[in-house]
Amino acid sequence: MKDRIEVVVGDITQMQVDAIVNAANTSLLGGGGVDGAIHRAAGPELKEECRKLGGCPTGEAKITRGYRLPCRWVIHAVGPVWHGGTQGEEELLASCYRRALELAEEHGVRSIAFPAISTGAYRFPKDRAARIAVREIRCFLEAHPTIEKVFLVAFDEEMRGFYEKALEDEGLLRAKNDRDT
Ligand code: AR6
Repeated sequence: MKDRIEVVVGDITQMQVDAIVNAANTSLLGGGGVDGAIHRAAGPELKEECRKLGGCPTGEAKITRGYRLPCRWVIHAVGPVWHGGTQGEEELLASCYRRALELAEEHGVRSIAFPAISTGAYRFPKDRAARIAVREIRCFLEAHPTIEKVFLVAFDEEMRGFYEKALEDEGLLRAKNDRDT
């Protein structure tokens, strides 16, 4: 399991994987942050396909092709806006990860990269989001061998630290010399 979840720092649009996950909004028509970066890199055809999907509820995900991105698929997951934790935000975020992984598996994805959904414009606390991501991904991978590799893409060192702490707490942090190579 340690080899199947890896933290990297960088831009998710550059990832050489079968699928990347987008932190979208319910319209699926694009926005700022990672959503904007994905739409810019994929080109206008992505928005055309998204337009046909008719939006997506919070906690759910929908899949499109990747167009000019190096990945074959983009899985658009809609995370919750953080309102203090009293409105089911944690469960909605967990649901995003599960639904994205289910769609990936249904499409034969073997490698997938996630951004830290909801931790930017939607203000979800980063340490909690990292713990939820690691827990849900681990749980799914244990039951589903098709997905060989999951990358947790941190956009900065702070987020990398939260992911590494969450992995360490689950006994999933790889040895430092493995991580540096
Ligand atoms: N690669 C990887 N991670 C990134 C990138 C990138 N290129 N760019 C930003 N991040 P956000 P949300 C990180 O705001 O909180 C959009 O307008 C960023 O540092 O993109 O789910 C949508 O349309 C942060 O840790 O998504 C929605 O309206 C994480 O990605 C809304 O924002 C998520 O930040 C969704 O908000």
